[in-house]
Amino acid sequence: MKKKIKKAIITGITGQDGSYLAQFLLSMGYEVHGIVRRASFEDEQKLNNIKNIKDQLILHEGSLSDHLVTFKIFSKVMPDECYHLAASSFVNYSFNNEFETMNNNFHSTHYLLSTIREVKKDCKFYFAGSSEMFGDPNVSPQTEETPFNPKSIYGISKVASHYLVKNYRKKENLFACTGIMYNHESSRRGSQFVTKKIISSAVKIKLGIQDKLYLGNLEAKRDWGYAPDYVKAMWKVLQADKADDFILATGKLYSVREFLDITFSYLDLSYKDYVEVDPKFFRASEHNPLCGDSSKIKNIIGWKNTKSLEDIIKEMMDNEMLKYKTK
Ligand code: G4F
Repeated sequence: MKKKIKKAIITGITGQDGSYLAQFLLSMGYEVHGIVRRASFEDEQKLNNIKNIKDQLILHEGSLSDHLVTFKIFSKVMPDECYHLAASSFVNYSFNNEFETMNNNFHSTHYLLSTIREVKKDCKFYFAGSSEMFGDPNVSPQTEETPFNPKSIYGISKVASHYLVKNYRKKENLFACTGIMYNHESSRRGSQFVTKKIISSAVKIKLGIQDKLYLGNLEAKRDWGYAPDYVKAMWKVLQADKADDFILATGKLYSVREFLDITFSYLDLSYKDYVEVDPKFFRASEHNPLCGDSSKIKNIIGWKNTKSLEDIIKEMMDNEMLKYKTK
């Protein structure tokens, strides 16, 4: 008998995680669908992360702020799995754009869950949660049992969405899960995030194209993992026997200063000669560093990180250098 091809829908397919996930699911033999906003559809630059696999994907144009859009796409595709990765994801932006962040992040999750309930109840659902849900926790590292204490609208939007996921799992019996993801990086990271900003500036400084790099709080610490590892975890979470929520983290903290040191040393430079602090990049609120304990996913699902921060930086750096070599 012919094996049924699994169908997956990814929101945020053009982003770092969405594009790696699409690649991974294609390699697993899935039929991969993506929901893409009109603005991105018409802009080649925004489709850059998926340019090499675009011919193998089925892209649907539409906004996640329109319930009818999700309803129509799901009715047509009848997916087996849905990965909801689209979000307003820049934490700093959320301080000045409260309503847009909340509306985008919360309503899209609600529309998708209610669509699944109405159209395809056995479609499994992965929600991209965030360490920002813990905000300012009183324990370190955090586990799935640590109380949420979000300190940004972004974090609040993720906590609220997570409770929707839990509610649909319990009350509606959906296979719906949240992955509480700590920072995860790669060469596809958006340029506004600190790791990519540092890497691309360091390379420009090395090549003599840029003189200085202006940053905010150099003492801020993050638990930085490798994006392709986190994408595999998303898939594994939906293949588990039981729907549940899991922390995805490395359990190791590094400061922005340490990140700078590793990056510039790799180029035989000292960051101290080039980096200046600009108060405009400081956060409205910054709290205890967030560090995750991913024992639960390791024990139940058998997932683990594959790369150290040094290796992630090296890969990001090599990719950035390549851009200039091929010009
Ligand atoms: O790279 P960031 O902007 O990432 P942030 O805020 O931790 O958020 C990322 O990770 C979250 C957890 O996984 C996600 F939920 C979220 O969607 C996103 O993916 O900032 C990292 C740290 C912060 O402490 C910030 O204060 O870097 C510090 N920083 C210092 N100077 C800077 C800068 N951040 C940015 N973006 N730009 C700076 O110049």
